[in-house]
Amino acid sequence: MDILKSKFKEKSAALAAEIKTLLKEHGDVVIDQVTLSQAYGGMRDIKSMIWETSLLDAQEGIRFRGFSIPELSQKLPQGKGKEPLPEGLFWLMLTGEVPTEEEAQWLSDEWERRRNVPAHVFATIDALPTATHAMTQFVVGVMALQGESVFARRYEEGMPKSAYWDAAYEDSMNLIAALPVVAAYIYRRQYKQGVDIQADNSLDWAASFAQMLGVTDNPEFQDLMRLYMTIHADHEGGNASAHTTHLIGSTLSDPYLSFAGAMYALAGPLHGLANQEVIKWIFEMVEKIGTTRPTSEQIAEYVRQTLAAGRVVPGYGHAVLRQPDPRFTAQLEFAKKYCGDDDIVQTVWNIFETVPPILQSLGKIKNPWPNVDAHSGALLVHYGMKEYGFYTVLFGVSRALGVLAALCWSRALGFALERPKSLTTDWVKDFLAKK
Ligand code: NMX
Ligand code: MLT
Repeated sequence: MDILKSKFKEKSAALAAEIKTLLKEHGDVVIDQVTLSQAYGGMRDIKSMIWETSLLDAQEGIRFRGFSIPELSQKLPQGKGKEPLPEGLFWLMLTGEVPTEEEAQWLSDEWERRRNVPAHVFATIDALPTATHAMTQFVVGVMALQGESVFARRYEEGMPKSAYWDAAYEDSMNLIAALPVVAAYIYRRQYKQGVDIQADNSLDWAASFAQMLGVTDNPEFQDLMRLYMTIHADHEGGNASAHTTHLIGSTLSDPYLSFAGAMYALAGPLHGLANQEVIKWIFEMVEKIGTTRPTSEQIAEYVRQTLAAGRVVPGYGHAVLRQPDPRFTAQLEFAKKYCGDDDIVQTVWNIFETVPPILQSLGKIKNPWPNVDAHSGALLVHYGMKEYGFYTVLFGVSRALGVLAALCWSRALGFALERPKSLTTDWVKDFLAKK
């Protein structure tokens, strides 16, 4: 058994035993109540799911196993770069322990060893028109990989419940290893005349993804990908992509199917597609105003036009956060270091100054601050990746780390089929009449 799997086995067996006792002693404790507004309003804030890998605080933002993003930059191994390695974050989410440099290096090597994408996966993607949205191509690629599922094969062969975690681990590791190859293939196919780039085995997972994309030789872009893949990985369990993974996985659909479902959710403009919408919106603004450095007044006017047209300002607002997203801040710090005078970066910062007071003045928006998507595109554009139709795939490759680590935990802890109760409005009216 490999070193990560055996650590995960030990940790998850211990927690499973602890949860058993905890539920025996406290299973009837009430942890929340649900209002009618929550039932109609997207189930905001209802405590109804266990997700071990990260926890979101409305004011502070995300913590992965208790560590904030600035803390992760200090603690996680950085390999040959200057940003935390996503390998380190995956190890942390799966075991609750910060790995050593050697352990992170082991995981880089292990993902390289597992980086296997059968030829039919490329052929399946090739059957789609090149103009097909990159997220659709990505989901099709993941589904074409599903035939490799160890979980599905072992289930068919009669795998006992006690072995689910092992098969989920195998699939998660194999899928994470394969995703950068599939994603880079789609990018090169759609935007670079199909000229494919083979992986450089001397690089870590995120850096080799950057190299396969072939956007630039600038090593800063490899560091950007390390940072990007780390900060987008997980945002507790209630967001749409994580929750979808959890729901599908709870039916014992394998990790490939569960992750593909997550990507359908991530492809929505209120969720991950917002990263493409932000840059599209900025490009349109710059085009309309006729300058690459719009003033605050020009931005404010454009924001008012967006709102008057009944559209949302992409990259702003959040269902949980009530402060600027620390993932936005981490990208801002990266930009300050490397490209603070870039036109589009300056515009993103100017939008950051201009938008919150306008959104606040509407009186209905709970969070006027930027989220993760408000900054990511500007950095990609700076390094030459202007094809915003691909941006959500980058988010998706990163999100695999969190949702698949959490899925391994769900199978190891034996979580049940998810099946909440729904109501009709007639039921609600009857209930109110009887109150
Ligand atoms: N621009 C305009 N209106 C907004 C915005 C915004 N950025 N954010 C919220 N509102 C509106 C929202 O549509 C709702 O309007 P109405 O009552 O007319 O239906 C009202 O303000 C109250 O919404 P909230 O309770 O503040 O936000 P909610 O939790 O419902 O939605 C988002 C959260 C993220 C869906 C919302 O803020 C939004 O649409 N933001 C823009 C899209 C975006 O950036 N999404 C990415 C989120 C992060 N991610 O990567 O997933
Ligand atoms: C995410 O990263 O999933 C988004 O910020 C959305 C969320 O947390 O609801």
